[in-house]
Amino acid sequence: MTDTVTLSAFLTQQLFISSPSADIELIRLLEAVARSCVRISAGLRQGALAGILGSLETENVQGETQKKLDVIANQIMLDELDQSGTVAGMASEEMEDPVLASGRSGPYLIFFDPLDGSSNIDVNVSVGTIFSIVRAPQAAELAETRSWLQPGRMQVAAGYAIYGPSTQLVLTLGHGVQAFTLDVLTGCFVLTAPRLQIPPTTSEFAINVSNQRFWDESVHSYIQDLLQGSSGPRGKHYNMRWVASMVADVHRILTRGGVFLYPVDARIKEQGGKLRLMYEANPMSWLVEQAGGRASTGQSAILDVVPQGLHQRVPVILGSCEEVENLIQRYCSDGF
Ligand code: P6P
Repeated sequence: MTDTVTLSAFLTQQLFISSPSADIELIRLLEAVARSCVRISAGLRQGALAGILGSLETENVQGETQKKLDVIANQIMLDELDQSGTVAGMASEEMEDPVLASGRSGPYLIFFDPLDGSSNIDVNVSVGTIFSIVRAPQAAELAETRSWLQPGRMQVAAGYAIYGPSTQLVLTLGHGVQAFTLDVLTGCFVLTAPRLQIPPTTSEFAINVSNQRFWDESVHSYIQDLLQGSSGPRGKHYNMRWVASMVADVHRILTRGGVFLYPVDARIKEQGGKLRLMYEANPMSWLVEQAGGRASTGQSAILDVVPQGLHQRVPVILGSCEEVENLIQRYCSDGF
């Protein structure tokens, strides 16, 4: 490729040209995230050959059986991020409590899901790493986890790596969404999409239909209308995709449009939803909004949710505006 722009070159441009808020510490932090993703990608590619597939006897804080690679990926993230000297603390889906920097404490907090969709690893389907970065509170407040809990609108950077046929890093600093592809020959991420945009309309939806009997009426009527296709109220055929890896489903939507739904339903009403706010819904929602889409709980924009807990779960409806708005209208008319 001519005129290749590496991640580091892009971030430096952002520092000096279009994003004064992207200071050198943030650039170093994002470079540490990128190094982590390169190492995780290498581990995934070795897979069975490295004896790192399969599950452990342990469960994470979510009560989910941990894969060997969940733990390996989590440790890679902790090591790289801590060594960068740019974070005051780190919080992970795989850890009950956050951890503070062991050495130099930097100006940022990072929340991450080190290996999202890990149930797909053993069947060789795309998985990913999701991260969300906010400014750290004052040092005196760091010991109180509640000081970490900022609404998604406070993010200064967010993104994911998707470990698919190619490894890509997709991120936003608040000036659109950029995608970088890992050049395995150099070990560098190279800019391959300078501005991902979600079309306002789509004919593709993503939901786990096996939960249909638990859905509330708004979701049920919305999906029924889609399934009626050209002869139904939406007047067109809809296709369905469900990878059961949020990173893969969201990446498809950022690339060609679509709508993704993980609503709260009778089965998970107590937990408030399935997907976690701080390190899944918030980063993905900011990316979607920055790409011209919409992200809602059904009642409010996800980025406006005031977090109540580090592992809080929320309903997630995101993607092409027309579809998200169609479902929100149903929630409104159903009196939610
Ligand atoms: P289900 C993966 O475990 C995850 O957190 C997301 O990546 C994914 O979208 C969702 O859960 C899949 O959930 O209930 O379809 O297995």
